[in-house]
Amino acid sequence: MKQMLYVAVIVAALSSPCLGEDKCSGVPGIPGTPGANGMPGRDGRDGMKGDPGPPGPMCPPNTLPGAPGRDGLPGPQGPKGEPGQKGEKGEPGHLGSLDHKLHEILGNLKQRILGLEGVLALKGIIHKAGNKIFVTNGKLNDFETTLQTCNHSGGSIATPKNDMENNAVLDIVKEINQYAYLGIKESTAPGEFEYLDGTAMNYTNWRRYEPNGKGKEKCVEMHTDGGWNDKKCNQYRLVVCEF
Ligand code: MAN
Ligand code: CA
Repeated sequence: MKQMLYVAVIVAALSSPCLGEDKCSGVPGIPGTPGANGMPGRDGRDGMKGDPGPPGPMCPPNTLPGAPGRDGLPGPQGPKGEPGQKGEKGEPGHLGSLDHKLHEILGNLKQRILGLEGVLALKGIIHKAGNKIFVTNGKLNDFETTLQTCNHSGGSIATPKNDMENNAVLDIVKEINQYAYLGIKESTAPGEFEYLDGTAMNYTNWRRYEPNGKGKEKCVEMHTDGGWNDKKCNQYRLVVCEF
C-alpha cells in the first residue's frame, strides 16, 4: 500500500507543468472546510448578587386576590358580658360527700346517745330538762365541796333557770329527801343574788319572805317544795350537778 502511494506521488511530480524550473507559481488551493465546534466549556463561578428588582405590576382588576396576610396584633379587651344562666346543680364533690357521711355518722351518734339517756332516765339515774341533765351522787356536802365535785365530773352545780329545770332538780331533792345547794350566790350588794359567773338572774323561785339573810346567808338551797332559801354556805346539802 505504501509503495502504491510513493508511485502516485512520483507520477504526480513528473506530470507537473513546472517540472524542471526554479520557481513555480500556481493558483492557491481552496481553503478546507472549518472544523467542527469543540465541546462547551465548564460553568464559570457565580457572580455577585444583583440589586432587588422594581415592584411587580399591580394585578389588573377582576383577577383573583392573593393569599390573606398574617394576623394582626390582638385588640384591647372588650367590656364584661352579661352573666350567663345558672347551671344545673353538680354532683357532690369530695368535701360534699364527706359532709354527707359526717351528717350520717352524727345522726347515728345522736340516736345512740338519746337511747343511753333514755335508759339512764328510766332507771332514775338522770333527770332531763331540755338540753340539761341533772344528776346527784347521793352524797351531802358543803357549798364549796359541791362546786368542786361537779366541776371534777365535767359538769357544774345545779342552776335551774326556768320552771322545767327547777322541777327536774326538785325530783332529785324529793327522791333523796334532802335540800340541795344551787349555783346562785349573794352579790356584793347584800340581799341581791346572781349566778356564779356574776351575771344577773332571769329566773327565781324564792320561798315566802326569802331571801332574808342579808350579808349573812350567801348561798341558796332548794327545799323539798322546790322553793329557794338563802342559807349559810357551810351546811351539808345534797350534791346535785348539771351537765
Ligand atoms: C332559818 C334559816 C333561814 C330562813 C329561815 C326561815 O332561819 O334557814 O335561812 O330564812 O329559817 O324561817
Ligand atoms: Ca334565808
